[in-house]
Parts: sequence; C-alpha cells; structure tokens
Amino acid sequence: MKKIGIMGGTFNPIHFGHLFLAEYAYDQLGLDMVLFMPSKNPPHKSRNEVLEDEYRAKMVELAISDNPHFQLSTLEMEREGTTYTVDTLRILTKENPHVSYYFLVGADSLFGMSKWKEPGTIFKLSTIVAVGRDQINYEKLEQEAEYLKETYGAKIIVLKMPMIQISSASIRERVLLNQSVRYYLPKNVLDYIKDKELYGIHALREKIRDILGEGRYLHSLGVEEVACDLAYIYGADEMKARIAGILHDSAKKLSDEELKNECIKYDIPISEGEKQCPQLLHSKVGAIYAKTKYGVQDEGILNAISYHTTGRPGMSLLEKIIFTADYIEPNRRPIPQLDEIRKLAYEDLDAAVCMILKSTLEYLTSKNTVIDSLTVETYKYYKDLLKSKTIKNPNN
Ligand code: DGI
Ligand code: FE
Ligand code: FE
Repeated sequence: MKKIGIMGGTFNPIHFGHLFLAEYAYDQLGLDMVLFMPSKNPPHKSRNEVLEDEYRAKMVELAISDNPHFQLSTLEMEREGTTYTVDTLRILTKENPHVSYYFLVGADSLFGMSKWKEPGTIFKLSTIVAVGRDQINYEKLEQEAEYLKETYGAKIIVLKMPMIQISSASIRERVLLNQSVRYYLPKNVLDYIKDKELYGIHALREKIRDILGEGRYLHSLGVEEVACDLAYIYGADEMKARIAGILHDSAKKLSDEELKNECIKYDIPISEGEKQCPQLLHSKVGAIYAKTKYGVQDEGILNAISYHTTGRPGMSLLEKIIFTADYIEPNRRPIPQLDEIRKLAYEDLDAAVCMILKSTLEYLTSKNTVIDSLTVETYKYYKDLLKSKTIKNPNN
C-alpha cells in the first residue's frame, strides 16, 4: 500500500514551518508523498479577512515546486459548499483504494476532533498524525490519543517535532511593515507576494477605502502622509506611522450602539466620558480592528490608534505623531490656530500636542460637550512638561 500524507491549512501564506513539518513527517513515517491541500475560504469570512483561494494555492505550488514528493491538491478548494474532512477522505479513498492516508494535524487539533463531522469515519479512513512541538504536554496528548483509540478504534501517531517559531500572521504583519521575511518562507513565494502586492500597504488602503468611504479615506491618507513626514523628522519608524495613520479611524463609521457592543465583546473598559460620548470609543475599537481585522500586532501602533482622540500623559513618539497628524493633515476643515499648530508640529512636537489639546478643550467647552477626563489629564501633563522644559532651558 502506498502511504500518502495530507497536509491541510489556509497557507496564508505557506512558510518554512509548514514545509519542514511535511518533510519531517515524510521522513519519519516513510511516506511516499505529501499532498498540500489548501482549505477553501470559509463562507463567513469576507474577502477582507482571508486571501483569495487562487493566490494561496499558487503560493503552495511555488513553495513545493522543487520537491518531487510534495504535491498540491485543490480538492477542497474546488468543492461547493462547506468542506468537511470526512468528505475529503471519502473522495480520496474511493478514487485511490490502494492508498493509506495519513492526515497531519497540529497536536492542539486532536483535542477537538471528536466534535468534527463523523469522527468515526475520519478515523476509519485515515491514520491521524498529531504533530506536537517541543513544549506541549505530551502526557495529555497521549491520553487523548488513547481515548480516541478506545472510543473510535482510531489509528493515531504522535509525532514530536522540533519547534519552528514562524507563523503566517507574523509574516503578513512583517510584509506590511516592510520588515524582512527572508528565511521565513521560500524566496519564490516572497517574490510572488511582492509582485502581486499581497499583504502590503496598498491592499490595506483599499480595504480602508471600502470601509470608510471617499471623504474619510482621504482624511486617513492625509494622516498617513503627515505622520510619515513627522516620523522622518523626529526619528520614528515611518512604516509604523503610515500603518497607524491609515488605520486610526477604522471604526469611525460605527454607531454609538455598535461601538459600545464591540467594547463589551472585546472586554474593553468604558470610561465615564466615553459612556456619555460613545463616539470617543472609535479610537479604542479602531485599535481592536487593527489587530483583529487588519493583522497588526505591534503594540506601539495599537496604542497610537487607541489614544489618537484623547491622547494620554507620557505618550510615545508614535502616539504623539498620530495625535498631531490627525489634527493637522491637509484635508482638515479650518480650525482656529491651525496654521500655527501646523508650523509648531515640525519644530516642537510636545508644544504642538499641548496646543492641540488646549484648542480642543476650548472648542468642547464652547460647545458644552462632555469632556473625557483623559483629555484634561493629558493637557495638564503636556502643559507642565513644557513649563519644566522652559525652566531648564530659559533661552529656548
Ligand atoms: O476622528 P477624527 O474626527 O479624525 O478626529 P478625533 O479622533 O480626534 O476626534 C475628533 C473629535 O473628538 C472632535 O470633535 C473633538 C472630540 N474630542 C476630543 N477630545 C474629546 C472629544 N470629545 C469629547 N466629548 N470629549 C473629549 O474629551
Ligand atoms: Fe479619530
Ligand atoms: Fe482622524
């Protein structure tokens, strides 16, 4: 009997972790071949969230092109409707009755398998290879394997594999931030990613344009450009400034109700000021969206988005840059003292931050609007900071 491994996954994108695992299983289990089977985009995920099937399949094809015992299978991608593992195995075993299939799964997945559709049939039609990484609890894993063997007569092989710390998510973020992903994935895959501009800043801008509409989108582009200039001048990471600028208002279109619901869903505390003026929450929810919808893990970027409306005492350079760029970008409608603040932004960022806060507080007071205590605290912090700066340097 021929032994064929099945390696499923989203492969968004495929990387050396996947390839290493497949080769390791091939070698350790004496397989004849490994099939790489990219999963179909789940219907509940929008195009914004997972990359189109054809790109993911093409990257797999490129990645395995130099390995004669690796093969791409688009069996799952080509099927209509929800694709279940059990159906995939049925099709494969019917077409190739003289093959025994080895279904490769991450060790974590083993624990959920009895909840998959028709687990008994899955276990009958294939041998499960649970691949564990160094630090997992093998005792629990072996126990689960025993349980499945007894309950379903499952054939399970636990395979210990050296740990490789590469994730598709980290690759996507690194490509977005223009950081190196050399040695994370095969070069021809990376060339393809660059050529098609996958995971890049262009794709991000398009997504934001769809979400925000033209007017707000132009504002975001303005913030992006000004933030990038300020980053250049003050020595912050220009790509991080761009990404934070593009994403800072990503939750701006939500209603009060929607903003509050998102905060509850993600366990974000709501301050007294935010309770009374829920629109303030668009910054915190924006940071959550940056993380969950747009793949940004970088804490510095997330904080810059979180605090772009109220600011906070002791802001990081990037936080001050986004706070300021939001106020001075060229598409802003005229606000009192805008020209003066614009000039100041390029000379003394703390002074610009302070003046923006002062101007905002005056505006909010004149409108009789609720003022968030964080805005007041931030103003006080920067006013005191400037005062102490002048005392230290009386000539400035
Ligand atoms: O989202 P943008 O319009 O680009 O800019 P933003 O996030 O700075 O939001 C600007 C609005 O937020 C502006 O109308 C002033 C208001 N704002 C800033 N601080 C406070 C505040 N509103 C209230 N109610 N309380 C504040 O402390
Ligand atoms: Fe905003
Ligand atoms: Fe804004």
